[in-house]
Amino acid sequence: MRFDVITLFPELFAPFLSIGITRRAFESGQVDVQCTNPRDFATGNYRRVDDRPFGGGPGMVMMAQPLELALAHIRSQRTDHAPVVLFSPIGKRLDHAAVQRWSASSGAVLVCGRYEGIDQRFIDTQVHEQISLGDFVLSGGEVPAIALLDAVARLQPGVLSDADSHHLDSFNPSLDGLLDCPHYTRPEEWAGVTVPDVLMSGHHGQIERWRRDQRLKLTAQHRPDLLDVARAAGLLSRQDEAVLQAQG
Ligand code: 9WO
Repeated sequence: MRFDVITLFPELFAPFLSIGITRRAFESGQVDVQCTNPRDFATGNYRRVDDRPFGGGPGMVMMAQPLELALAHIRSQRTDHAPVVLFSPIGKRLDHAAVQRWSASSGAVLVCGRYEGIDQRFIDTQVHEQISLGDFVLSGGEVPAIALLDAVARLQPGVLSDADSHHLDSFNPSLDGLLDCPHYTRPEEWAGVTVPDVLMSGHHGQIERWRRDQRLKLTAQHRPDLLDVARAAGLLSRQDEAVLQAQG
């Protein structure tokens, strides 16, 4: 798949593409990421990509024309009709199901805004979809773009270890069903706190039940909305319900 990124700061992307478990996916081109800088398509001595907002007010607005030329350049390199995505709090919240869809797609053109925003005419005529990471404002769309690329890359075949690859299964409730259980590693006692006995017991059946109980309790406590979804999807057993009942 190929993701084109329209950004005034392409140098932000290289470090993320060259580290960690996702590096191989990016470096092999399994997830091909190409950055295009609208400044390269700006005209005039000053190569301006922003201007003052009509109607007045603070800050600057990204001009439509350099963005449109950057997009046309990308379209000339792609043979598909890849959707154009803008990262903005207006958009639909990104979740695991959407990441799974993107990870099985042929890619997209990711537009990263800067300044106060983008000329609305570019959004109205060129953007197919807006994606939000949450109800907060950043200084640019680059961090959300990197978040999406990271989430998509780790779902590519061969990126996760065998032990973790159940995350690839869209029916596995590991993320969209319940929250993850707590993890512990050496030493057995740290800062006066010991690891739960069951994890040291070697009883794999008991360990699995304890982890399931922890996930149920954590989800009930922190994300009761996810618990309702899991229940409606038929992902909770009678034993799960009994554990939740006992907990109150
Ligand atoms: C900012 C904004 C704030 C309130 C309502 C709508 C909004 N749209 C944008 C916007 O598109 N801003 C551009 C991208 C330019 C300024 C920096 N940008 C941005 C994207 N800030 N915050 C985001 C963002 C993207 C996804 N999820 C959370 C925040």
